[in-house]
Amino acid sequence: MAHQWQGVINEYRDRLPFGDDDPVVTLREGGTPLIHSTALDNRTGARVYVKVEGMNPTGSFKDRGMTTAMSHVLQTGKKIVAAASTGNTSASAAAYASIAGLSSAVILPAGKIAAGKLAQAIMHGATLVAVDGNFDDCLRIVRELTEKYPVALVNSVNPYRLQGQKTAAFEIVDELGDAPDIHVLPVGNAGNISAYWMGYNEYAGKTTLASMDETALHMPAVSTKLPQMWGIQAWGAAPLVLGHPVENPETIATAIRIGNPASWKYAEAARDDSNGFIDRVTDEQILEAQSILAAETGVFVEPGSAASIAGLLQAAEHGQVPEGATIVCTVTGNGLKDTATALSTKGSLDFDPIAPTVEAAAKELGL
Ligand code: AN7
Repeated sequence: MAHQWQGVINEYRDRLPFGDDDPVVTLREGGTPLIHSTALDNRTGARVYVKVEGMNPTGSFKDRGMTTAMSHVLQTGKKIVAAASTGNTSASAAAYASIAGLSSAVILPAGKIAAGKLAQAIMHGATLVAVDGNFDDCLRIVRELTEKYPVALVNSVNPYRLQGQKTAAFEIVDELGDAPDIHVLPVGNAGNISAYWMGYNEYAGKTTLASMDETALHMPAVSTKLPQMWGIQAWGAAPLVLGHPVENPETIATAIRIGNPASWKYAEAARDDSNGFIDRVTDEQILEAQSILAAETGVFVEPGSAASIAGLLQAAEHGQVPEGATIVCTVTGNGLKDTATALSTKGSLDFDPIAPTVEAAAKELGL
């Protein structure tokens, strides 16, 4: 019988801070496709894979960290979880709280959440609070809130989040047989780049700043090398590129519209210790990369995710992509979450209907 994927805690429990009898809150997240893109090979001269995290239960990579964070909350006895979010964290927190039997509160920047993500948070039963401010304001509020009230914080400053998210690196090594040469991913609050770097290191028998314990040092190494980590920010929300917080971050990629990333130090360490870099791309580059990936590789991602593809294409233009290198780009969220932004550059959607005959359809298609 074919193996049915059991979710990231059950698949990787020996490398996560959970014992055999600990309760697990899961929607069977992880086990996402790693897809080879011939089109991106041709555009870059490398061998390029995309890790399609939009295939997770709520349509983004956040589910990997939410299974671990929410499972740990059950051990604390707290009944309410809270998160600040640019959208995906709120959708994931609300879904995992619902199956865990917990209440969820999500603190969101008013008017800056993609409609699909808002619909998810509402449908999964979260209590929504819209703030007249940006994500960084929301995170500050939720941090204070969870210090003062018996509410569990499930943003990525909760170390259990990065524990779950590191499993994406494990899956990539398990599938490729070793770590890639380069790993490219979008950077917002900088949790994911820190988690991947931790995952790659722990599979190589090493630990990082973000590691929770020394388990990795006692486990057999699975990989023989570490990738360079390439982080990509949006032009108007690029604090890690500029080297200082951005007070009013702006980008159409609302998922990564963040000016003061919580995991700043971890992300810098991932960049420096891997000999990688963090660069930025414009909104135009993001939308173009989103179109290219959808039209040439069959993967529809949200704008924030397309930043990784845009960053790779920019690096290729700058001559930074080594010939034949194995490169993995994480595409973090599903394109269906934000169809309005995707279609904003595609012209009018008002079609002129034809007569209901095959002849008229054939004529329209030029057949
Ligand atoms: C699709 O949901 O911060 O650098 O509150 O939704 O780990 O923050 C989302 C971030 C990339 C950036 N791609 O990851 C939130 C939130 C997508 C995202 C990122 C996010 P981090």
